[in-house]
Amino acid sequence: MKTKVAIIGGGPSGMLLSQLLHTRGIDSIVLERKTKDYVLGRIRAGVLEQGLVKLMEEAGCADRMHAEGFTHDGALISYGDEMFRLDFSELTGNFVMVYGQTEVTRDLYEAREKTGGAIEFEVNDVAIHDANGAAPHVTYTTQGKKRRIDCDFIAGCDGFHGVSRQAIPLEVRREYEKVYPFGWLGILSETPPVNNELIYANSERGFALCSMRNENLSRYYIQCSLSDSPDDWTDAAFWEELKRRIPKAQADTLVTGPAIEKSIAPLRSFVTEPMRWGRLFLCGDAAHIVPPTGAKGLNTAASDVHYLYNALRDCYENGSEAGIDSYSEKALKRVWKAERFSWWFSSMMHRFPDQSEFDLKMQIADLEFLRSNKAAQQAMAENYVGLPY
Ligand code: RFL
Ligand code: PHB
Repeated sequence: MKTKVAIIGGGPSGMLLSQLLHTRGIDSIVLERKTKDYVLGRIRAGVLEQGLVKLMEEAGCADRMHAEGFTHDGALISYGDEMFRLDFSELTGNFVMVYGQTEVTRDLYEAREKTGGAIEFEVNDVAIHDANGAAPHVTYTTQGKKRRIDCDFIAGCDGFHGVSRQAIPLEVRREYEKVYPFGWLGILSETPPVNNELIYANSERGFALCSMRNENLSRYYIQCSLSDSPDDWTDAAFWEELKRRIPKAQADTLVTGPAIEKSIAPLRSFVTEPMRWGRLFLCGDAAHIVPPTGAKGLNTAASDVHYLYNALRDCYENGSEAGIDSYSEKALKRVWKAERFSWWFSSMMHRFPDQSEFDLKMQIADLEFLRSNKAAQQAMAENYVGLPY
């Protein structure tokens, strides 16, 4: 087979890139290791920046998001029984969209299927060849048969555990990593959200987050030990612990119910450099991971897609390789800012096993400064709603 862009990974990065390229008549083939049902069963991000909303519009996939998503122009931060609000619209003139990653991915699959997009599911043994040479190609197996795709470019959109990053030789690649000594236990429940805006809670028992998908679908997280498994937590134990970590007024009105999904995610900061090697480009979680506290993972994946899509467009439409040559540098500049914000917000909100009394005082001072200082609030809000592309 032959295509212009071989895309490895059918998560949100790969599907968004494929659909955007399609709008400019640039063909691609998406290779996905799992089934479509599996990809659409993963519960992940819930907060979208304007940049991603605009890309979904450009991809022609934004109708359901505008009809069913919720714009949020603020969020709450609590510590103990104290709570304050960050007013995004007043501080930045901007807002975020609450619409699940699962729905974003579903909308992208629907659009690709409607327009005859080539997606291969359940592929195995994906391997990248000659990415730094004149004849890049990808091989894989499907239903026991070996296949080959010859292409102009390869987009590695295969997430943190994919193969694309490993195709960049070790002498070229540099990795930066920080692993956090705790995880997030998340549940989805068919209950009304405890509040109409998100609540990020720092408590002496650890972090908690009250989020949502719609009026009757809530998403809650609590910081947990890395040795915990979801089965260790009954629904009742989860609700009890959540109530102890959020302010009393909210705990008293929290509506509980059975968890329809329960999972634990480890927290990690990770960046690989460069994000381009010859004709291979890394996008999204394949190149970088942030702890979810700042809601930046999917949004940073989207900014990579923006830079790559425009670079490829410029190449095919104007014969210019300038965008391709500057892709890694441009993407990484924004990635590192998202890393800094996610690390800072995570550090301020969680309990760390080795935290000293001094460290705890610093956390509270940081929170009180944020609560009382407009410039600090503005910096936080600008990062949260999304830095410009
Ligand atoms: P994905 O979503 O991991 O998709 C990669 C796809 O590649 C496939 N794959 C392969 N395919 C072929 N061959 C191979 N060898 C392959 N290896 C892997 C996989 O099956 C998969 O389908 O990466 P992508 O597209 O870059 O998207 C990144 C986002 O998924 C991620 O950054 C966010 O979910 C992170 N995140 C959040 N981001 C936000 O912007 N806002 C949020 O509110 C937010 N909340 C979260 C989150 C992530 C979480 N978890 C579970 C890590 C909350 C949580 C709990
Ligand atoms: C979510 O709703 O899943 C969510 C929201 C905000 C975050 C992380 C996750 O920071």
